Amino acid sequence: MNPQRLLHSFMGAGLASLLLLACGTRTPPAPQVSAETTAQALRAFDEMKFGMFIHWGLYAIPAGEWKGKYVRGIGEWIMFREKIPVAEYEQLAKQFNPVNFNADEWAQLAQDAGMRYMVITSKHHDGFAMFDSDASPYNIVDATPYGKDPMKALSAACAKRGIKFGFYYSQDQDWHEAGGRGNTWDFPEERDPQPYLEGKVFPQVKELLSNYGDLALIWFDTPGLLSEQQVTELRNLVKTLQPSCLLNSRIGHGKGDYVQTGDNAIPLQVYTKDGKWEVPATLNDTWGYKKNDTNWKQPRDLIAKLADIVSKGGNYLLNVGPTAEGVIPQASQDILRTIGAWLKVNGESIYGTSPSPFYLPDITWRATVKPGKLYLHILNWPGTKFRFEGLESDVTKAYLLANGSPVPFRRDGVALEFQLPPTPIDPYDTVLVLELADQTPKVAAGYSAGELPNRLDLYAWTARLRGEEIRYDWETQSATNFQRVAELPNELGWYPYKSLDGDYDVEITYSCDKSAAGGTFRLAARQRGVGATSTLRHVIEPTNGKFVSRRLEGKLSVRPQTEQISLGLESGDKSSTVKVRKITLIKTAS
Ligand code: FHN
Repeated sequence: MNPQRLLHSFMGAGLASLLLLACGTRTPPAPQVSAETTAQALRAFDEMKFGMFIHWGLYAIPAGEWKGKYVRGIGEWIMFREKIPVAEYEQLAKQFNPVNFNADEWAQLAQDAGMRYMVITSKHHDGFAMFDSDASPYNIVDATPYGKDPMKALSAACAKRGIKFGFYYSQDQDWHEAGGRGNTWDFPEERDPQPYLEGKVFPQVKELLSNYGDLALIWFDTPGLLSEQQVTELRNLVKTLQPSCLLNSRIGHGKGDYVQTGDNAIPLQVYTKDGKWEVPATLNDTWGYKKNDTNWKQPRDLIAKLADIVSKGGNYLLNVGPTAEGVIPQASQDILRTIGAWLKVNGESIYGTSPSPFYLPDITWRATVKPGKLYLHILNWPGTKFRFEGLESDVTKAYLLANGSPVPFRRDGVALEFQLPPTPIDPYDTVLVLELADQTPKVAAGYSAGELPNRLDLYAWTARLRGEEIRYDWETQSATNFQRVAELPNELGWYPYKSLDGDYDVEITYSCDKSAAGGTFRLAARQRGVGATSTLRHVIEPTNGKFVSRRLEGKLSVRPQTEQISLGLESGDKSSTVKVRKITLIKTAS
C-alpha cells in the first residue's frame, strides 16, 4: 500500500488531507493554457456530435429495489432516496463482482453506434470510486471481490478504436463522506467541504488525469455549494495536468469550457450564444441500471433527437446503465446499433456539421450544414410535396443521401418545392442533400435562426418528458399519460435558453374525450432556484377526440432568466389521458 493510501486507512480523509497539505501536495497555481489549446479541443469536441455516457456503480446491484420495495426515480439515487446508512450501503461493495465486464465489447458497442466519445462515472454521488484510488480505500480495486480497475481496460479499448475518453466525477455531492454534500442522515452536523476536497476530490481527480492517458474531458456534476475559489482550484488542477482536457459547465461558477443543458433538456431552437453545448440524455428513465425500467426510447425518437440537437448546435451524450455483472442491457445494445446503422449511411449529415442557419418552424425537418451543402433531415414525412422556405442560395443539385437518387424541385421566390417519393426511404430520418452555389447558405429575411416569429410553436416532441409514466406518440404527435405522482409528477418541459423575452398569449393544442375532461392544465415559466414566476391555468374540455387549440386566460411572462416552461396537470388524475400536441406562444405588442 502506498503512503497516501496507508494514511487514509488509518486517519480518514479529513486528517490525512491536513497532513498531506502540510507536506506540500496542494494543487499548483493557475496554469497558462493558451486560448488556441482550448479552441482546438472544443473544435474536436464539436465535430464528434455523439457520445456514450455510462453510469455504472454499486447502485447497479439493488437496480431500483431496496429490501424488496420498488424505489421510484433514477436508479443511482437509491442510497439518497432510501436514506441508506453508509455502513449498510458499503456492504454492496463486497458483492460487486462484474465478471462479465468486457472493455472491448463496450468500446465496440460505442463504435457500432457511431459514438465518437465515451464518458463514464468514475465516482458518482454515492462516493464509490470505480477506479483504483490511493486517495480512498472505498474503490473497486480495494473494496470488491473483483479487485481490478475496469477504467484502465476501458480507456485502452477506446484509444484502440479512436474513441475519445472522459470521466464523470461527482465533485460536491458525496454521500459517503461527512464533508461531501447530501448525506444528512449519517452526517447531520454542518459540513465543511474543504477537508473532503483536499483529502478525496483533488487527489482522485489527479489520479484520473495521471493514470488513464489523454482525457478529452472531465464531466463534473451538481456543483452545489462549492466556493469560486474551490472550483478554481479544481479547474487549475485539471488544466495543469492536461491543458487540453475540457471541463463541462457543471464544474460551477462559470469555469467550464462548454455548456451542459439540463438532463434530457434540448433547447427550443438553434442555440449558439453561449458557445458549445451538450445534452446528457437517458435511453429509458434512469441513468444507473434499474431492472424494471424498460421504457426504452425508440430508434426513431433517438435518431430524430440526434438530428434535432446537432441541428441546434449541440452534442448528444446518450446514456447506458450496465448491470452489476458488467453487461450493457441487450435492449440498449440493439437500439444503439440501429442508430449506428443509420449513421453509417447518413453520418456525413451529422459529424463535423454546423447548425441550422434557419429558425425551426415545426417538427417536419431539421437542417445541418457543411461548406456548399445543406442537409435537410426529414423527420415527419410531408408526403410527395415538400415546401421548404427561406433559402436564397441557388441549389445546383438535390438528392437523397441514402441512395443518391435525385429529387426534382422548383423555386417559388424564397421557397423550394421538392417532389419526394410517397413514403420515406428511411423509416427514421431521410436526409435530403442540397448542393449550393454558395459555400454558406444565404438565408432570406425573416427565416434566420436568430429571428423568432411572433407565433412560436412549442411541440410536445421537443419537450423533455418528465416522470416515469408520460409517453410520446409519434402517430398523433402528442404526449399523453400525465399521471399525478407525488414528488415526481409527469410534465412537459421546454427550455428557451434566453431566446424568449416578453409577455405571451398562449394557445394549447390538445385532444380529450368526455370521460377525461375536467382536470386543469398548469403552465408555468420557472426560474432555477426561484420556482414558478408566471403561471396560467386551463380547465380541460372534451374535444371528442379531435385536436383543438384553446387560448389560455392571461399572459405568460417569459424572461431571459426563465429556465423552463412546464406543462402538467394541476389536479385530477382523470385527465391524465389528455393528448397534448403543442403550445403556441403569441407575442403581443406591450
Ligand atoms: O444527479 C445526477 C444524476 O444522477 C445523473 O448523473 C445526471 C446526469 O446528467 N446528473 C445529475 C443530475 O443532473
